[in-house]
Parts: sequence; C-alpha cells; structure tokens
Amino acid sequence: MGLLVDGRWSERWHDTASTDGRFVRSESAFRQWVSGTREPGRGGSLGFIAEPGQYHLYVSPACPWAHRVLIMRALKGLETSISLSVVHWLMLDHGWTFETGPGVVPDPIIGARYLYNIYAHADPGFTGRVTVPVLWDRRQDTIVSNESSEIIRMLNSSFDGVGAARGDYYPFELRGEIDEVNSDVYEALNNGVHRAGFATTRASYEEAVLPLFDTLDWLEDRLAGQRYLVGERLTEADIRLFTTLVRFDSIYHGHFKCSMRRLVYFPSLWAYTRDLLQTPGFGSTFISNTRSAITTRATAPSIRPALYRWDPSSTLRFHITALPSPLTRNSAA
Ligand SMILES: N[C@@H](CCC(=O)N[C@@H](CS)C(=O)NCC(=O)O)C(=O)O
Repeated sequence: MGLLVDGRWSERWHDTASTDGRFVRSESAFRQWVSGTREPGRGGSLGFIAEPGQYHLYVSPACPWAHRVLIMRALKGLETSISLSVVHWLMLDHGWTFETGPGVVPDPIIGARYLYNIYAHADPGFTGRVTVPVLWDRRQDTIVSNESSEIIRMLNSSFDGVGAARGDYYPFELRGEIDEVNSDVYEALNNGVHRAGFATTRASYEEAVLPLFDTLDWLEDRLAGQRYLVGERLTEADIRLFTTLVRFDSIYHGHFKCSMRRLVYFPSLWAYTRDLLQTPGFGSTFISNTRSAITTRATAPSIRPALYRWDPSSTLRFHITALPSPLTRNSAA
C-alpha cells in the first residue's frame, strides 16, 4: 500500500494524523474526457475520440468504483470495443499488481508488473495515489481518466455513434435529480463505508457511521414506493448505489464496522439489491464466487481476502469497537 511521489513508489497509508482521524479521499488526478465527436474532450486539450479498440480499462473486481464502470460497459455492450485488464485481488506493499493469480488479466499495453508502472508511464513525474479504475488510450499512450463517476458518463453516451448499445442512463430530464441523489449517496454511503472503515478515532468513525445508517433509512423509505432511485427507469444513480449495497453485508458490515444493521433487515433495499443483481449487466459483472455472499453472508473468496489480508482497516488496528445495532432501530439486527 502506498503512492507515487515524483514518479517513484513510496510505501505509506493514508495520513489521518492531520485530519483528526478522518479518512479524506484524494481527488482523482486524470480528468480527460472521451467524446463522440472530433471536438476536444471536456477538461482536456488532446481530444480523445471514441473509437472501438482504442481504449483499455484497468479494474479490480473487489472495487466498487471499478464495478460501476464494468456495469456501464456491459449495459452499453462495450465489452468487445473496450478491452480489460484485471489486477490481482491482493493489494500489499506495491499496491495493485498483475502477479499471477485467480482472475488476473495481465496488462497488454506495457506488460506492467504493478499498476503504478502504468501511472508512471503516463506521467513519469506523477505524485498521487494509484487507483482503479483507469481508462487508458492506446493511441495517445496515456491515461484518459481515473475517476469512475466520469468514466461511466463517457461510456454512457460517447460511444453511441460507434456501435454502443442503445440506452441512456443519464437522461437529460432527470439529470438534476440524479445529481442530487448521487451526491447524498456518495457522501454518506459510497464514500461513507470507507470513511467508517478507515477512521482512526472513535469520533471520526461515528461521524461516518451514524449518517450512513440514516441514509440507508432514507433510501429504504424512498424505495418502498418506487422500483428505481430516480424516475421510473434504471439510471446511473442505481448503478452507483448498487455497487456499495451488494458488498454491504459481506464486507462493510464486518470489515468496516458498518454493523448497526445488516442490509437484509431493510426489506425494500434488500429487494432492490436482489432485483438489480438479476438485471443484465449487474450480476454478470459481480464476480460469480462472491454472489453467494449477499444471500448467505458466506465467504466471498475474491473480495474478502483482499480486504482482510491487506487489512489497513483502522477499526481493527486502532481498536475502535463497532457501534452495535440499537434495539430501537431493529431488534432483530
Ligand atoms: N474516486 C475514485 C476512487 C477510486 C479508488 O479509490 N479505488 C480504490 C479501490 S476500491 C483504489 O484503487 N485504492 C488504492 C489506493 O488508494 O491506494 C473513483 O471513483 O474512481
């Protein structure tokens, strides 16, 4: 576990000493944009143009941010036009690697041993965290983006003129509401599970975990009366919520101490998660040997060891006791 400093790998975990124990996520560094026209892409001067075969993705199946991208790639039928590398499930001293292991798909671009080789290839003086997902441009030999929320928007519409499947998951008329829901879900839940899991003080842990469960209550009410989060159709808001929910009971409840209640005790949220799991593009991108985890809480071999062996979980190292399920919330939980 570490980061690149001036293009050189340096082993260190997130600094929580300067943030009163809070986990503060770094901003993604590469923010160029693939567009469907010959206009220069948003946020970049190079102009990345959608072409089948030109782009490559780096993912980890354990990662909820990468999972968003895998779902959108599947929904838009882009599996053959955007190729894929999969890192080893275990992230230790060198960060994500391409060591031989179950499910690993090696790097075809430079034959990288470590994912940080890819970042350093794109920017030899790069300083920052080396994260998945990464969208790579073969033609310009560089990283387009390492920000999942933006990669899914590119996949949603930029490849429509070059063979992507029909479907708009960020429709114009729903954008305002999608953005609002995304923002609440991101803050309290998508990032909230990590803020709870990586907190190094009791106060910062509670600051994350209490709003997290309030947000689950709010979502439970909202989904009691509607099938999808926004409007009457599947949108990117559902994709973004799903990748956290589908890992909740098997990973976040125990490992990140989000243990005030299990997802199975939220009837609408639980039904929603199972409904989406059966939706094409969702279940198929959730690696098969982890599927049983959401129905039985059985071991999920490809995700759980990634977190338990790597174990930067500050809740364990800093001896923060998980908040239990208050009787007033749900006595069965
Ligand atoms: N904002 C990024 C976050 C990506 C991210 O944090 N990925 C994690 C895996 S779930 C990672 O690669 N972490 C490695 C690190 O922080 O060193 C996105 O949404 O794409």
